[in-house]
Amino acid sequence: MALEGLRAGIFGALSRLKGKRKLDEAEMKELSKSIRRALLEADFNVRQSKEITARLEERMVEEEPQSGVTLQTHAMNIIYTELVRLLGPPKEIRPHNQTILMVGLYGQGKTTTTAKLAEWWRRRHGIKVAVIEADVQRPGAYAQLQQLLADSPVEVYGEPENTNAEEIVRNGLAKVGNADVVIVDTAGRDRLDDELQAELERIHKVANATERFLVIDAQVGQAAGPVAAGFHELVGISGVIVSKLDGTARGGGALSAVATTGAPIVFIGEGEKVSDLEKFESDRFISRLLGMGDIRGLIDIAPGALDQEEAMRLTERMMSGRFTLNDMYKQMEMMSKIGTIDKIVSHLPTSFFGGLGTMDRRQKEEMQGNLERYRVIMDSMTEDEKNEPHILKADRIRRVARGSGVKEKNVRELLAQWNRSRKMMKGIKGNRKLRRQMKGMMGDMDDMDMPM
Ligand SMILES: Nc1nc2c(ncn2[C@@H]2O[C@H](COP(=O)(O)OP(=O)(O)O)[C@@H](O)[C@H]2O)c(=O)[nH]1
Ligand SMILES: [Mg+2]
Repeated sequence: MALEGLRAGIFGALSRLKGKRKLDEAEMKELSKSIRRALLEADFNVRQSKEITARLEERMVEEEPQSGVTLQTHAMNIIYTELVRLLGPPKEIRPHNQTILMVGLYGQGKTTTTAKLAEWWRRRHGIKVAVIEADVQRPGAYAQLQQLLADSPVEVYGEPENTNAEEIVRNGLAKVGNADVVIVDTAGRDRLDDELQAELERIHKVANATERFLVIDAQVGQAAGPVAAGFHELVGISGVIVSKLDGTARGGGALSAVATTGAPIVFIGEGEKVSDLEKFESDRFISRLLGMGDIRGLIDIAPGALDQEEAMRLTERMMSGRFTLNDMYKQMEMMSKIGTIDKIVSHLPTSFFGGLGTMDRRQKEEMQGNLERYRVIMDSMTEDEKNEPHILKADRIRRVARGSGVKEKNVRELLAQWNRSRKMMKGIKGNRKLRRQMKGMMGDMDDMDMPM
């Protein structure tokens, strides 16, 4: 995920609070300094970094940690809320009846993001989406967009021979404008010069877009601020998409600079593939960055493949503290439906499932192999055994092993894994802060069985 360096820096700074109940003045200054250094290294601007650490110092003194909450966690919570506040509240995007104008400088990722956004929309809302290629500067733009969407039912409109962008947009809207969402890709230049301004103004008039999204490469860092301001003056930017966050450790620059302009960040791009686009929500983004996990993000990943209700039910059960082998089984089923656990691990709390979030690729592959074997083993168990795995003693373990064609050792491994997961769930239940966070993330689950 993006901003690994910032995560490491913050963790490093906070690790020095371990076991402490209070900080003296010198220790507080030291903490503040190292957090500030981590922010600056991720390219957050100097003023914002100072503000955040000043607030941290203030709040560490003013706010008592709740009973049972360590000083380390307390500090983490403060940093979390300050970063979320800095990046601002999420923007709601209407799912239907939209014409989106994509603007930005040359090479920032407009065309790629146009394809990503079209696919995101189609999948997320199951609606008809069309794109119009109105970049008349780059000769291959239409072919590029077509290729990006080759495996997608999204309709791609373009006129590679025509050099009049405005006309292409007009024709395109007449042809594919009946789609629920139409996305218009435009040309970019090295800078926002007169020619580009004039062309965008004309396209803007014809398109009469409901949203104007600016695409900015995270590499530009702090310069994202002035760029956003310039485009805003021209077409009234309604949202910013920060692309290529995967390619820089200094993504804090673009994110924070955009935040200062008041334009909401609406999506982030984290790769070259069409699926590498994520709706930006600062609380989710920061909680993932700080390893607090994100249950809702997990549920959102594969709306098609995943039974949402089932996922919600499972989460409720996990939080209620009951965790049977059946629950673990369902969890695995869900994971295997998603296909790869690679994508979901970054959405889980760091401590989830025995530290799944910190596994390397080899370990992940191993885990995937385990999942399959576990499933076979559990198919040889009775319902009672799955509900109360404690009753599985030597003779039953032998029977299950024989029934599923594995070694007894494998059955014991499964039980050990369940035991670890169960303890983890208990840990979550006993951790008030984490529960509160989870409840916050699952805000709309009012009827959740979770006495607070
Ligand atoms: N790593 C990475 N590369 C990206 C991302 N978005 C776009 N790119 C690449 O950036 C380059 C320029 O993208 P393009 O969409 O053609 O930019 P445009 O000139 O603004 O239309 C291409 O090589 C893309 O594959 C991203 O989120 N991550
Ligand atoms: Mg382009």
